[in-house]
Amino acid sequence: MAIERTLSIIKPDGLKNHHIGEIISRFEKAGLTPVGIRLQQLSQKEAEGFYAVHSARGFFKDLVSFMTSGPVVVMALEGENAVQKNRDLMGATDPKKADKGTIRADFAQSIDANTVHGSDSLENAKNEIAYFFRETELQKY
Ligand code: RTP
Ligand code: MG
Repeated sequence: MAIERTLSIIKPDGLKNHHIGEIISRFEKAGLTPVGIRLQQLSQKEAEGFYAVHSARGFFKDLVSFMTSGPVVVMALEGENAVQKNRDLMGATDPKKADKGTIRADFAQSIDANTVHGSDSLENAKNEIAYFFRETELQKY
């Protein structure tokens, strides 16, 4: 299977509830290696730009407000089938519907505070990684 990169964000609730380590540990155990990583407070503009695809949706304001409510961890993850593997580890958007053992089922409180973001396609992954990282901030090991 192809080696891919995908963007992961640990959302503000994941930091406030002290789940950074457990979440990254799940990624590493599944063969998803962080090749870029940074703790960052998103500005309103950065959050709006990142979620621009959802700008017409009713939940957009709440989404931007939640994503700027505290710092996040942005990561580029590398591994086999990384985009789909990350989505599988995350679980469904609504934690009430997420499969047992997924990050959202285990750590998320609500559809807003749902702990992680993950790119939903290889093309979006490339754009989302470029949104947060310069090429020189991504390492190989
Ligand atoms: P994400 O982009 O954060 O990884 O989540 P996702 O692909 O599972 O879900 P998406 O449809 O892209 O929605 C982005 C985020 O918006 C919030 N949302 N709220 N109230 C609602 O109906 C609703 N729908 C989506 C969620 O926080 C979701 O993660
Ligand atoms: Mg999405």
